Amino acid sequence: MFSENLFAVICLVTCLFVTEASYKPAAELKRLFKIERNKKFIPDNMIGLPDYGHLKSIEAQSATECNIECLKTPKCGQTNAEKLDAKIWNCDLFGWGTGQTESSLDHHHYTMIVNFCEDGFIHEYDSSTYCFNLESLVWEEAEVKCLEHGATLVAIETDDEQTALANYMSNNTDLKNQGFHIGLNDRNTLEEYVWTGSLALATYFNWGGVEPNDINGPGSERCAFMNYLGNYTWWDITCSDHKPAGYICER
Ligand SMILES: [Ca+2]
Ligand SMILES: [Ca+2]
Repeated sequence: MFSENLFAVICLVTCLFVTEASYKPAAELKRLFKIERNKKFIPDNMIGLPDYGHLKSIEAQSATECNIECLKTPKCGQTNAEKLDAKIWNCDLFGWGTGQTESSLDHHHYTMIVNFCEDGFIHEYDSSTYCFNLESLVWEEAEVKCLEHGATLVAIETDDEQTALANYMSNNTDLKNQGFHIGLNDRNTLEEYVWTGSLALATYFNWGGVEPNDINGPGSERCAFMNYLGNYTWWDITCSDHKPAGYICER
């Protein structure tokens, strides 16, 4: 993760580069896109959310033209521009995935800048930033909201991470008596729990009491939330359940 200073230095060098070719970048573009130079975006973790992976490939005359195309394309939040020759760039448009990046000498990966956690409670732990949103959505709507901010629903992978989140919630009067959607689900294969955005099976769990219990029969509850009633343990619920007061994004 870049520090702001490092990003400023990189931007000094690379934002100039964006101005090459015949396209004058609109002031808008500099405000909206940050560049991660020499990074290639690979949307390999968009399980069940096809609109948030690769959208289309076009030819462009510059990386800037590629970003303009992204602005015109619904759901586009990221681009990957590769210079093929003096005039032609290959331009790939992506949604708001949190896919992996890969080093490469001739790729320019851009991400639209969005304000993270404008209406929520922000908390940092280890190398992650969490946003607690008090908006009552169903699980999938919450996941889309996180993706739109370059995040996913939270993946709680260790006891330390669970404790850090529970401590933060219990000390916040607005959060301590609420339940929140988390990224754990077995939507693809029954009883094979994964964190959204990951193919790997989850290995750490903090289920409460009899949970997960699929209370209305096998497969009836395939999404998880963190419930203050069980001391911030996890409960399975139907994915269309509005019961949790909000959701937690992590990036
Ligand atoms: Ca995590
Ligand atoms: Ca349950």
